[in-house]
Amino acid sequence: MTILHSSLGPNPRLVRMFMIEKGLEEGKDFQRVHYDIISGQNRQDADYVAKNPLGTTPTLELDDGTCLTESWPICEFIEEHHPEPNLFGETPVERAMVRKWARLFDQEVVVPMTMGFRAGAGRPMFEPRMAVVSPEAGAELSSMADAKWRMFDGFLGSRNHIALGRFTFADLLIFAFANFGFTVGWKLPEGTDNLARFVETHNRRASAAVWKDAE
Ligand SMILES: N[C@@H](CCC(=O)N[C@@H](CS)C(=O)NCC(=O)O)C(=O)O
Repeated sequence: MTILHSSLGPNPRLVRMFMIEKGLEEGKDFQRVHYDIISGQNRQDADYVAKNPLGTTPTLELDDGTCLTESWPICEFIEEHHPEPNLFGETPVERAMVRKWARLFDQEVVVPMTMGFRAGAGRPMFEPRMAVVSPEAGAELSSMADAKWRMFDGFLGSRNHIALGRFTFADLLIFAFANFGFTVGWKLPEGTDNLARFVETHNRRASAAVWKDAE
């Protein structure tokens, strides 16, 4: 059976949300193996590092032993095998739109937000395991990320779907990283009422439950 190697954090939870959106069930369609990333189990377990040399989560291990890493490509792989409901676009233009918004959000928000977190509140956990920028640079990255959250608030406007007129992977990505922020004490920047409404709306999805389990 397919195995999802998972943990706390936005990336495995993004994939878990995606699987729920696809109607895939833990225990029936895949097994989940949990790693304690706080203690660094993901980087110390030699069997896991053999599956994913970066030691990060998630990894999707297929029946033939192939290990897929990086949450976005894992979601695209799942979409190819489980096309319904469609979350990456039905046509080339739709797919380009979904990927455009996901790419923009990944680069403009996810990168500075996560780098800022690792250099700030996350420093004790991350400093021993990867290069982390100075606390000052981290604070700048966090405020750059907040500025980009505001930019996305403007892009969203009165809509609750960023890419198409329906829920897609791009929405899932935005929702996952807002929730990641909430789990580490971050708040939506002032004046992002559209994002607040977006989060509240998607919080009603069954897949949002992954943010409520303590793991
Ligand atoms: N680019 C990767 C990021 C993976 C990642 O950073 N995962 C985090 C959990 S959200 C992790 O493994 N953190 C613990 C560590 O780096 O030791 C993806 O898209 O999956």
